[in-house]
Amino acid sequence: MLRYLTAGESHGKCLIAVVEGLPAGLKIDTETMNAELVRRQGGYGRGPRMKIEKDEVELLSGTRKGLSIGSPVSLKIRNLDYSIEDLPELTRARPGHADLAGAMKHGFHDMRNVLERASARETAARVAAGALTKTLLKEFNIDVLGYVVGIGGFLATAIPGDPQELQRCRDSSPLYCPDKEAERGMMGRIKEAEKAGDTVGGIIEVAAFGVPPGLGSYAQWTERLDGRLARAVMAVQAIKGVEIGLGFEVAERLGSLVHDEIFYDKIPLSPPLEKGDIGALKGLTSGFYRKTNNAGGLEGGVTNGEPVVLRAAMKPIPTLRKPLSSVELSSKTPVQAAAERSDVCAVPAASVVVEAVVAFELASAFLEKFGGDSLQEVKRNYTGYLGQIKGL
Ligand code: EPS
Repeated sequence: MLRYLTAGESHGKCLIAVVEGLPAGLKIDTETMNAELVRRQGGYGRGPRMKIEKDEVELLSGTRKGLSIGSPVSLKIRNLDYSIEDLPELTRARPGHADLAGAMKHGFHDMRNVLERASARETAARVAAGALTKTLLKEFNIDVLGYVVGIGGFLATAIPGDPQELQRCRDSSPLYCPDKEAERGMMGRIKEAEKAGDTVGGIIEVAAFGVPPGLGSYAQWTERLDGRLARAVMAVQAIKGVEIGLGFEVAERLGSLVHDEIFYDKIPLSPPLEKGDIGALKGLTSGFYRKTNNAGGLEGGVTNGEPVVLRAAMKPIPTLRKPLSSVELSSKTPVQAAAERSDVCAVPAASVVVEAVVAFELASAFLEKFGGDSLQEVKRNYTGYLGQIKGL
C-alpha cells in the first residue's frame, strides 16, 4: 500500500514527509523534487513569504545510491522563515481560515496554534511526496499535468489536447494557464484585487495521460478511484469543489450527450490525434477508443484508458489586507479579522499541489494493480496486463 504522512508547522523548523510503499529500484533524485517545489513557490500573485523561502528537499531515509530500497522514504524541507516561538498571539479569527473552528476544537486561546498547521505551507511536503510518484508513473509513460483554467471568473477555453504542447504552454505562463488570452484577463483581475487589498480564487484542471484501463475498482465504495481522487483533491487547503470529466454539467444534458460512445479499431489511429486518442500515442492501444471524454477517464470508479481529467475550485485566500468582520476571542467584542502578510492569488501554486495529490492517488491505484517489491517486478506485471487487454 502506498501512503504518506506530513508533519511541520508554517513557521516551525521544517516540513517532513514520510512516503511508504514505493518499490525498490526507483530513481530518487532531489533535483526532480526541487523543480516541483520551485513551481509551487511561483506563479503570479504570490506574497512576500515566497521571497524568503527557498524550498529544497533533504532526503533522510529510504534511498541508497540514488535508488529507493523499499523502505519508507522520508524527507525534510527547511523553513527559512522559522520564528514560531516568537510570533504574536492570534485572537482575531479570519473568516474562511481554520482559526476559529480549530480553536473551539482544541480549546486554544491562541489561534496561532491552529494557523501554523492549517496553513498551506504544508503543501510543500505534499508536492515533494507527489514528485516521487510522478517519477514512478513516468516509468510507465504516464504524465500528470496540472494547470490553471480559471481565475476570478476569467476562463481558459483553448487547452491543447496533446500533453507535450499542453506542458509547453503551461510552463511559459506566469499563471500556469495554457490559454494566453484568458491569462491576460486573469492577470488584470489579480492586480485589481491586490490594489483593493482583496484576494481571488480560481479553477485548476489536472489531466493524466497514458493511464491504463483498470485502475480502481467498482467492487467496493472505498476503492472507487473517482471517490479517492475527489477526497485527495478536496483535502488540499482552500479547495471547495471537485468535478470529474464534465462534472456538474452532466446534470443538464441528456444521456445521449453525456456518455462517451465506444469504438474499436485494430489499427491504432495515427496523429494528428483527437482528444480521446492519447492512449494510442502512449502505446496503450487496446483497440477500444472514444471520440469524447465526458467521463474524465473514469467509469464505475475504474479508469477506462482515456485521460483522467478533473477540476478543482479554489476559494480566494482568507487573509485579506482589507479585513472582514470578526470577534475578539476573549472579550467577544466586534473587531476586524487579523490582517497577516499573505498571497493575493495562490491558484497557480495550488495547481502544482493538486497535480501532486492526483499523481499520488493514481500511483497508489497503479501499485495496487501491478504492485511488486521492485520496479522490475511492477514492470513485468504491467507488461503482462497490457498483453491481456490487447487479447480481450
Ligand atoms: C498562508 C499564509 C502565507 C502564505 C502561506 C500560506 O504565509 P505567511 O503567513 O508566512 O506569510 O505564504 O503559504 C506558504 C508559506 C507556502 O509555502 O505556500 C496560510 O495562512 O495559509
